[in-house]
Amino acid sequence: MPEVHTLEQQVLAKNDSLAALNRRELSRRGVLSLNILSSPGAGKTRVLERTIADLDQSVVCQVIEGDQATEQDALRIRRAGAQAVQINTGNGCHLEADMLASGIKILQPRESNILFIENVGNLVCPALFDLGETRRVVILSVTEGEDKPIKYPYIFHNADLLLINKIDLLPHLEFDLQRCLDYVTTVNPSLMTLCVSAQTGEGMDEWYQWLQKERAALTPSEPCEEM
Ligand SMILES: Nc1nc2c(ncn2[C@@H]2O[C@H](COP(=O)(O)OP(=O)(O)OP(=O)(O)O)[C@@H](O)[C@H]2O)c(=O)[nH]1
Ligand SMILES: [Mg+2]
Repeated sequence: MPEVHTLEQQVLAKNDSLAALNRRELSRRGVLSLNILSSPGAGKTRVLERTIADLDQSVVCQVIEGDQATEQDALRIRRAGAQAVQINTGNGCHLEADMLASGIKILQPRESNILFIENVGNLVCPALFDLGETRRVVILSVTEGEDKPIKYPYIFHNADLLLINKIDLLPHLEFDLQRCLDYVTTVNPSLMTLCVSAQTGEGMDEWYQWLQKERAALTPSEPCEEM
């Protein structure tokens, strides 16, 4: 058992050092990179599709798509009008920092771009692996139940923004929004939370304002060069 523990620590340590290189590279380029985390089907790709369409070329968005299999989400993103790279993790349940490095090599993001990283749908493992992103965004949809923040606290504890998605469905569900917000506060009292519907567009303007604010806060430290 101690040997297994040591191996896990080595894997995480190696990942962390690669993540630090990614973070330095993305910062050098002045790129806002967002690790998008949620359970399967919470609406990660739908949020990105709508964001790309609504920003309408005012910001260059690029997407790294993580799924165990298929290129479906990358195809959706390209149809929405952005460059996308699909990474298939096979039996892996999360993206790791070396996968982000491969995506950066292909996409070559430049100053003021937003690089979205859609992680594999999972509320557990992706929380353990730093990719080197600027910010972590968790999406929780109202169809999942309001107790997820206290049942999977780690991912909420380490997030910078929470989007509560699919609020158009609230009239049809027993989801207790206030109780969910209370649970979020219990786990991470400073977590900024926005209620949105990627389907109807409700609440999405606040998300775009958050993106612009985070983007404005970045400045590249050196001229952009290919990695
Ligand atoms: N009613 C409603 N449906 C939504 C909303 N957002 C996403 N959906 C639907 O939810 C389903 C799953 O959305 P996706 O965007 O594929 O979810 P995902 O998180 O990317 O899923 P994985 O990549 O498989 O983890 C799709 O049928 C979407 O159209 C929303 O705000 N309201
Ligand atoms: Mg998806």
